[in-house]
Amino acid sequence: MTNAKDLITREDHFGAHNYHPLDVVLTRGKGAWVWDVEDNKYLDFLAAYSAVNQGHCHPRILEALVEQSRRLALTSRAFRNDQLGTFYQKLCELTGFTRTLPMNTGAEAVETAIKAARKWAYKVKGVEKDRAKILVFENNFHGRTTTIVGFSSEDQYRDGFGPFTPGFELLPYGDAVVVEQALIAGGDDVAAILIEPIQGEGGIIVPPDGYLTRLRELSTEHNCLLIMDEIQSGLGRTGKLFAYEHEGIRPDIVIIGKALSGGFYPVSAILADDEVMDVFHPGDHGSTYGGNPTAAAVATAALDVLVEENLVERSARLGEYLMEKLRALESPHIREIRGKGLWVGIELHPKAGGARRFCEELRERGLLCKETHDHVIRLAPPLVIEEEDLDWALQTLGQVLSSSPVAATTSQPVA
Ligand code: IF1
Repeated sequence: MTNAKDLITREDHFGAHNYHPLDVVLTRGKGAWVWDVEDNKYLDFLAAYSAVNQGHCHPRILEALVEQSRRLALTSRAFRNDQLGTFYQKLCELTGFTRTLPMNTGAEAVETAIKAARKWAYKVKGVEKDRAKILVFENNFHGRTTTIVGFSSEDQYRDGFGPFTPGFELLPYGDAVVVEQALIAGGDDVAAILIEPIQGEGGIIVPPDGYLTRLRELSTEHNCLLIMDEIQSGLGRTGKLFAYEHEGIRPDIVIIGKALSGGFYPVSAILADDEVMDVFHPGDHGSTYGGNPTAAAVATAALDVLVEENLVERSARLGEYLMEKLRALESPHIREIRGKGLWVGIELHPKAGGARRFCEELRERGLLCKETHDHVIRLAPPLVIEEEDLDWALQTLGQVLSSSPVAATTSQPVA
């Protein structure tokens, strides 16, 4: 059997170096746990950036994947298939929107939302051709296409990839007055506001109470669309089906992905009502794999698991417990703890030396976390995590955060 070192060497030799992963070589996953090639066990506190809310290798979603792809995997949208309508109906009835448009990756769904907003601006709002503007926010993360990184505030995501798509205005996140000023200044040309209800990669940034409500009011007042990117925050992660529900608002377009397929297959979509979705006519937009029968069957099963295992309620309940225990930690390193549901960012003081080294220490102890933006440890376990495992994670976090990182005691949890 090839060992971790050999596999890492092979990966680094033949692959582009567009990531700097922790050197843990995973080979098996079940529920909230994963195992590496040396049979070390880890509690997964990243959940593939919230794509594995239902837990690794959920048997019910696996069965849907195997059963469907054994029968009919892909037809292209030149023909219909017997899975798509059922998936559409389940998704629309669960979310309360009248229509959906399926894609594959999150970035493709974000691009679809941008195209929908622009076309709505020209065909419905009456914006002059090629003048549509979309308001976006500093520290956003909406994917890696050239158009999307063009409105990123992160230099590294943009460096070397220009020229970029025009028509985006970058504003500070969390300040509704600035948004109102931008709408007044460019009101007739503004097609939409595109925002994450909580910024994930930005460091689990929760906006001030009432901010999203104000954006909803301003969008209505200035006749532009409010688009929520719920690719990471959605499908139970924050203790609601969607994070925007914490403020009781209803966006015009919702973008989903990741946990929509429970980590088995790239499935994303946008949700909207007829006034927006009807801007698309046959041939306007599409994708080879978008809405394929395997994607539809897998996503249908993933939504069934989310609902039937009460994962949204579980995220709310366990998230409250997690936040309460984290806030009780005594640690010289913690500057702020923020989040909602089972989605938490622990911001460290700059003098703590960076979140990466704490993540390395946590990995040594069997807890897999991922830092974001240097000083934040992101916590996002699968929503199926058992209470006793959450307690073990809290104990481990307490050990690592209560002192400066010391030589690891490989105290792997009892199997
Ligand atoms: C990577 C980050 C997270 C997303 C939101 C759209 C997308 C994402 C809110 C695009 C994707 C992924 C991308 C992945 C790592 C991860 C990530 F670190 F990159 F920023 F989660 F925070 N909107 N996020 O979070 O969806 O096209 O990837 O399916 O690029 O390494 P995608």
